[in-house]
Amino acid sequence: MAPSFSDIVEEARLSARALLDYGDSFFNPTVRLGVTGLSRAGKTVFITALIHGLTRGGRFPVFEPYASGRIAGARLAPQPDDAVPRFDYENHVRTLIEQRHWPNSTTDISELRLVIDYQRQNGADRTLTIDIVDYPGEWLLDLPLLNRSFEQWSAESLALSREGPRATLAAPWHEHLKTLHPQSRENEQATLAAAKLFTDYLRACRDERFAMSLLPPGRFLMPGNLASSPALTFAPLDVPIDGAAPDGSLWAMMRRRYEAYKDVVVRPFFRDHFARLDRQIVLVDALAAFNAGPEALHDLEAALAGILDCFRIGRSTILSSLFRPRIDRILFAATKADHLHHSSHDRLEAVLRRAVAKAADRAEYAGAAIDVVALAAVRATREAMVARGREKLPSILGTPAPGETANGDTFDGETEVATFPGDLPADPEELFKGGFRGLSSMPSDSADFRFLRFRPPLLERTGKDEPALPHIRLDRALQFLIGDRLQ
Ligand SMILES: Nc1nc2c(ncn2[C@@H]2O[C@H](COP(=O)(O)OP(=O)(O)O)[C@@H](O)[C@H]2O)c(=O)[nH]1
Ligand SMILES: [Mg+2]
Repeated sequence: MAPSFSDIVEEARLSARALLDYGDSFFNPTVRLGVTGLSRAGKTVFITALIHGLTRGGRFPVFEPYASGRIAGARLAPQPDDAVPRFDYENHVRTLIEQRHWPNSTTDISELRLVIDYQRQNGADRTLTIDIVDYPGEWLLDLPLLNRSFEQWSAESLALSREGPRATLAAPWHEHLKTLHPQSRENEQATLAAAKLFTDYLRACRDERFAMSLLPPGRFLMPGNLASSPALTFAPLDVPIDGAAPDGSLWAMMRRRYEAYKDVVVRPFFRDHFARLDRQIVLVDALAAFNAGPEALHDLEAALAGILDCFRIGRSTILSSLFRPRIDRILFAATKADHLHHSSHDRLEAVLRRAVAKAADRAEYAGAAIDVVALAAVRATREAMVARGREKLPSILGTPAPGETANGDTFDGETEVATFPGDLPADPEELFKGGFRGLSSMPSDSADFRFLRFRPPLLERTGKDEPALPHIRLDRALQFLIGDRLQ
């Protein structure tokens, strides 16, 4: 495809930006670390725990520069990008440690600068600046739209909406779609109705019972400050992929707005944020997908393929020669591993590894180095062997959040309960084939495991120091993401 005028302008902007960033990092080595994942995957908790650990003396035996004592200290510095909200670290830590609540969820991009003073392996003193950028995974999954026309996107969205559990959820939208004539005159009311029904369908797919991942356009579910603007008011139409929209038609109107979405939302995100990242961690709530069943897992795999596609964009497609994405390491992390006994952590990792490998095949991925980890940024549970009848079962102990869960269990928010989450299957394929019926099918004393939300851990204070937050494999994630930049 020949580059369009807007692609050329975009390319010029990108190279100007890259030059500026390069000048900065020449004098002041900087890593821009992207932290992404779908809503509730664990981004806020991950970043809070990471900063707390590095600035307040966490326990990170596998993070070599830290464990070997070469890191002299880490501190926060003013957030450098004027137009991006600052990550609200202080509030999140207070909520997590003092109130023992999880931080409020966020729906926008935010950023924070961390400065690490360290000693190189050859003894020289150095400083590494890390700009941590927290952005919704929903926005990342929009990038593939840059390579798709309105007609292609419509066809793909429609095909997907006819598969598996999506078909039922899409029924009201499909009914409305039948009443639309793409060739007829443009019609604001019909467009509004279509956009609303299409958004309702996306929202239903995201519900935890289905836990679908692949739901672009991302701003339909996370509109930010663009709610109800025309760029967010469109929907797929049943039109031929190579057809041409007649002037003044409904089709032309939808198409124009789809292009506006790319111009107003997707391209600026790509240019101002994504294209500037050096390292990326993608957080995945794989447990939610397991509990929703094999369809959710296949959907997750499709979303991972979409994400890997993003790292190719720019290498080959939209912005050809001048610009290369800088990301050279991507870590996929299954979060909330503290909901499983440690005997299942490797299995959780294996399932994600399998899903990422399949996705990489599908996206014909070749590029940045990829690794996979199962982690808990904040470990909310302990492990114990608990007697059940005459058996002793490996179980986890945690304090469920107060209130009533979806299946009617009530908790006071103070009492610890033991659960038996059961083991993940040794063979990841079983999960994809649907032989596994979810962790809830395991014996459980008090509660349906799927609906439990544990409170953050109670920390014991010794002396004046703020205690370290317990975690699972957060240090392994750090080692992969920035270990090599601290050699
Ligand atoms: N047990 C446990 N729960 C977590 C962890 N990380 C996140 N969560 C849960 O997942 C929810 C969403 O996390 P959050 O970081 O706000 O997700 P975000 O939307 O990606 O920023 C939190 O409110 C917690 O209930 C973790 O490490 N352990
Ligand atoms: Mg968040």
